[in-house]
Amino acid sequence: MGIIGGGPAGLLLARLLHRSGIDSVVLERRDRAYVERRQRAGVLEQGTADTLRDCGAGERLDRQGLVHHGIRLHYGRRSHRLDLRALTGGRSVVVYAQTELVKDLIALQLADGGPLVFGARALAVTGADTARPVVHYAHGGREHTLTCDYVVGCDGFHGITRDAVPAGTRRTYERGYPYSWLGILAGVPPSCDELVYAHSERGFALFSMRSPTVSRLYLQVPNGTDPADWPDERIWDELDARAATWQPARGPVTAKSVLPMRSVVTEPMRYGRVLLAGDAAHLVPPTGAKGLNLAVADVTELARAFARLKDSGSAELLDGWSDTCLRRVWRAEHFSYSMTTMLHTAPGQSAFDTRLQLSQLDRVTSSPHAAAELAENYTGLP
Ligand code: FAS
Ligand code: PHB
Repeated sequence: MGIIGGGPAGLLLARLLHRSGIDSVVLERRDRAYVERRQRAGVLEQGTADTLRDCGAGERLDRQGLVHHGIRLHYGRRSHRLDLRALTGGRSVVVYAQTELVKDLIALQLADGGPLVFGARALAVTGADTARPVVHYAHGGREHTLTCDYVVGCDGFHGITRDAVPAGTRRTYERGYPYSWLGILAGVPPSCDELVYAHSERGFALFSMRSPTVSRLYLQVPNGTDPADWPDERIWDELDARAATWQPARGPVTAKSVLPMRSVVTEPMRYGRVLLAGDAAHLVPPTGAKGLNLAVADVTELARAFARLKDSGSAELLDGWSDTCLRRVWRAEHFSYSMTTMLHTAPGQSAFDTRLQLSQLDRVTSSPHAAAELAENYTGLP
């Protein structure tokens, strides 16, 4: 099995395949330090956490992860708690940074997994419609080839594997958003013990965390924002203004970057013996905390399909894999779109649209049915 990309999708797939006795090679273009420090997701659905535990990657997660039974919605100068556990019959989420999850999976892969080659940049995949697809890659100043039974593109939105699906076969669905997120790491304890999603006419703010001493914060900013235009003071003043009913504790900002928002789905997620998993196949705006969790779900399902093929010769799960994933992907696309448009104030937004948002927020915070729908999507549908 050739796996392109050593992010969460590629690393977890390699781990799950290894547990089923299936060999793989992971090709990662960056070096280990780069991959391990890349700031990304922070919230794991219960199913994601269970998958990591089941494959032996749960030790630090259980020691350092923060289990959250609820989230807060702030709007109209009021704060509302959604009791995720009560609304879903017992499901919660775990706050555990993607950087930590990647470190855990790399350590496991290097300890007893197959080859994980850093600095190996895949250039192209040929023979997707043959029984022996080939990955062409550059490593150590030379070009190499890797002939595989299957190739799985876990190389993210900017990867190359999608190109192995002929343009005439590939269908891409996408939507842009008129705003981005300024992501901030701050060396200060979170001011709330649960995540706070704040709607305000100045724009959205998210108060998350990485540990009891590190806050992870996000501010809605215009597309094309330069992080250098946001000195610490301005960041804290804007977070105060959007939090409205409370004042987050201030501290040194240790990292800031701008994340554009997109919804993208590539169909199908398979062509011949080349498959696409995670961000290589789909993107969601991070408001619903789905990106990483979708990647985990894709590869968990794929590992099951390959194990079934190996053990019984049946290709039934593998042949249905793309459709199975896409049903989950589109549900997450809708949830992420819904959370994003409910909470963000678009540039030039009409007063009518703002009242629609407030009506939706009132509904979600007053109707147990509407609240349960949000909670079920947020904690991950079975
Ligand atoms: P990834 O992009 O994580 O990994 C792909 C890997 O492939 C990378 O290591 C890359 O170096 C490698 N690669 C690319 N091209 C290659 C090539 N040609 N050859 C070899 N290797 C190659 N999701 C959330 O839920 N919450 C968030 O707050 C959040 N924040 C995000 C912030 C940013 C800046 C970005 C870009 C994404 C964010 N996401 C967030 C989504 C993110 O967490 C993804 O869903 C998650 O990383 C998906 O994992 P992978 O599919 O493994 O893709
Ligand atoms: C994060 O902590 O990075 C995070 C949490 C919840 C989200 C998005 C990002 O919806």
